[in-house]
Amino acid sequence: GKVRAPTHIISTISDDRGEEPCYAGVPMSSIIEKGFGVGDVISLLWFKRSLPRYCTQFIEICIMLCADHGPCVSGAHNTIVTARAGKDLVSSLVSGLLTIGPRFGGAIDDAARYFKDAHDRGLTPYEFVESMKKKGIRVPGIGHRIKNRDNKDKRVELLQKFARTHFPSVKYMEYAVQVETYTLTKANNLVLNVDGAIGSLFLDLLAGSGMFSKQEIDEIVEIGYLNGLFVLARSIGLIGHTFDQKRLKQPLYRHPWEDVLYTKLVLYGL
Ligand code: Q5B
Repeated sequence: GKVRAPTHIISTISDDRGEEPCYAGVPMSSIIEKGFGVGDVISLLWFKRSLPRYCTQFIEICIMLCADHGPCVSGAHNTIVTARAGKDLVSSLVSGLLTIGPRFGGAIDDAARYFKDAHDRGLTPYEFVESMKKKGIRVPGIGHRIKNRDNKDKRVELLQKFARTHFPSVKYMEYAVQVETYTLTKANNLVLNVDGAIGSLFLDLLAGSGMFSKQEIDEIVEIGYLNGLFVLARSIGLIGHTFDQKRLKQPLYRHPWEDVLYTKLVLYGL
């Protein structure tokens, strides 16, 4: 009989061997004929299924709202400095992407993990926030450098409005809002930020759409798919910042001396 050589790679999301490439079994021509958008392509390639329209629309809204947040944020700053050092598009892009992490843009997965755990265990916002404080962990998805109680993040409001209108349930988001109500009693800038809004609302999407089993939801949260939304979205802005600097023919960046606090290193005993 036939002997099958063992394969070195297993792949389950796409196939380019036939007449046309398929994403999760859906041929490219169907994707175009059905008028699918980026949200549908993400559904197929990340979640391996076609999600209802309100879910793909939500994904697209996340991408649009997180595409850029000005030149002063960590990612854009790195990209601008790198582009001005004469580096190419990919180098400038990845230099910005590398700043995405627990403080900047990459708190979505941890926000989903902690909000889910606290909500499902029935912790009150007080119990949750205080237990995090005892562990010395900042609540992911809470806090912002320039947003505060009187200057709320419009992106968060837009995401919440969409979900309240279209999602069957927003229990995790409501829990995150209760957490925000409590953290705002501690400091004015401890608002629910864009990472926390996306993290909690994606939990609502996963739990309320009926498209995922409990086991699948746990796996998605454990692996951490959701920072991918910010990485993908912000790449759009970082590419824009690279082109902007090149177009403006900006010179090499050097940080001004007067903006550095130079202190003497004291070597005791010498
Ligand atoms: N404190 C975001 O901090 C920031 C606390 C907290 C408990 C918290 C901080 C934080 C969690 C991570 C997170 C996503 C670093 C943010 C984003 C995308 C963006 C960015 C943009 C875009 C800001 C002052 C006091 C200290 C802290 C306490 C602060 N956060 N306590 N839980 N979560 N959040 N990141 O203002 O007693 O004085 O020691 O890590 O969700 O990245 O636009 O810029 O689109 O690009 O620098 O929107 O909140 O405050 O570090 O001086 O702390 O507040 O323990 O207390 P800040 P700090 P104490 S969205």
